[in-house]
Amino acid sequence: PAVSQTVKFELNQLGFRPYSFKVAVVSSSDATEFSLVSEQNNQVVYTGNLSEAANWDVANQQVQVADFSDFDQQGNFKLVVGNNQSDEFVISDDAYQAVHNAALKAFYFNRASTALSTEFAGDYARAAGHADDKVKIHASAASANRPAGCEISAPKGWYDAGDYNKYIVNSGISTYTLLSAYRQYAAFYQQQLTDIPESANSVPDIIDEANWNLDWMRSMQDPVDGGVYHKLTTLNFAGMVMPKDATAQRYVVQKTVTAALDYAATLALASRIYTDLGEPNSAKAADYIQAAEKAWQWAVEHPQAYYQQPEDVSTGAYGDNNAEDEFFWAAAELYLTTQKDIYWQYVSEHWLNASTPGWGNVGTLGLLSLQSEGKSLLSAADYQNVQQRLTDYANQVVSDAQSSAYQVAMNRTDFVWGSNANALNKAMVLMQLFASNQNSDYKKAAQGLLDYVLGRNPTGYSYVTGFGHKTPMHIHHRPSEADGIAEPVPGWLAGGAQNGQQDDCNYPSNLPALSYVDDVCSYSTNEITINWNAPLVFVLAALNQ
Ligand code: 9MR
Repeated sequence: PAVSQTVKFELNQLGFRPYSFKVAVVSSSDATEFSLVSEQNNQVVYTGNLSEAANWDVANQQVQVADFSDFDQQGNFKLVVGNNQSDEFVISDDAYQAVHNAALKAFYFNRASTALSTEFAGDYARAAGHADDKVKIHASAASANRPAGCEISAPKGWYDAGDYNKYIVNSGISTYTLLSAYRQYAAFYQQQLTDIPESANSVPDIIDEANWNLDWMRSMQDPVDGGVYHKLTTLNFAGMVMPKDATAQRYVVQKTVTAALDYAATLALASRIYTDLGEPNSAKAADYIQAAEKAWQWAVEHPQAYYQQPEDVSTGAYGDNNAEDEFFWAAAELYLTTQKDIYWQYVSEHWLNASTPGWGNVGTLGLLSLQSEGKSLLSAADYQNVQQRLTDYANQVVSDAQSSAYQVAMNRTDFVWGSNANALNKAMVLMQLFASNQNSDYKKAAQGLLDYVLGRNPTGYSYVTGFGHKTPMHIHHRPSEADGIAEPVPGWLAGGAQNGQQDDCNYPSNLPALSYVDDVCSYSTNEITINWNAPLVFVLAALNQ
């Protein structure tokens, strides 16, 4: 039947793999059917019925859903409703290969203390910045052995985001997520080459990349008392310049309980992975677990050492006055590495419910590690307990997806700074559980969340730079802004829609899922960060399986 109105199509702009769930959203309310046409010969290859129209409150949009999951041929296609056609999209085994590699490569582009050569960075080659070999101890971090103003060396690591500072709290979850992507999908990562300087060695690239940041994290611990500095930063944010031109003095600031525990958890996991990788990594594995236990001990002795931004510092805070989840995560990781009773005792007396992971909410990372590696170590009842907590959460995500007009598990409360990472962290939990229970509802909801960030959303953006028909061009990212190249550095996920509007930009809407602007001024919706890209890498690896 003829559909007179003009309809928009919103779908994953990178397409689908042949046997995946395939859903598109159509901005219509009274259409009845859709078809799929082949780009090659314009033949109709599939027809289906659209769902009943429903309204998505976070965008106040009336939409219908086209589900063509059971169409599994490869090729290039368009969706058709009435006289309207979607952009072309692909159904291919390789649909997510390039974007996966770019999302991982993005970490390389944000490496501190190194030049990026044309060989590995192409047009985005740049001079080195931030040697970080003469970093001052800030007054807030002074100790007898390291008084204020004395210098330490803490090079390498990744720039956190669009700014050039390095923050332990955010590095913890980001590095964990890459390491856990390797843990879950090791066979896949044996085959991925992302063309980084270490690609020729025998270690998978994702481990080499994580190692760049682990080397830095390791240098952020006071070797005498075991405390960990919260961040390495300039006093104020740099201007929109290239790394080499951002030369203000850098400081390590304050030892905090959250930094110590995120450090302990991440190094404990890294220790297990380096043990498994065998020689020549065993010295590193031993060093990491010793450093992790020392940081835990400091945290136990300073349980209320929360971050308080000093008066002369104005860069990112990553402040968090609740360390229960950090204690749980660190205890779980330390137990899995050492099997010491003290850590298990802590876990068993402080169970947490699963929730969407984020930099300030890391307890679920501990549950995920126990689920992944604890089967032979935990009693059947304890293991079941872990599984149940994660499953209860995952079932809620599935039900949220099923009741949303977009069939996307994004609730009003998910539209906060970095909303796109909420989508992907949910999908990460779903996909880890899917590996053990093969529940296709989990896979469908995870695919929907990936689709959301790659185009099935009310803004119509595929939020990953360089990937999709309509992608961010003006991310809040200093190198992308300052390098004189029109296209931003590729493979970065923008933070995404949310209506806090904590900057001075103009937004097209105040509705949570529409409050996004592709403008460099919008650090609250259009910045990029390592902790948002990491679950993108994980989920793309999971859905490449
Ligand atoms: O991702 C952080 C977000 O959850 C907070 O609401 C926001 C404001 O405190 O800060 C975000 O983190 C920023 C960090 O402080 C500095 N580097 C850029 C990060 C992303 O905007």
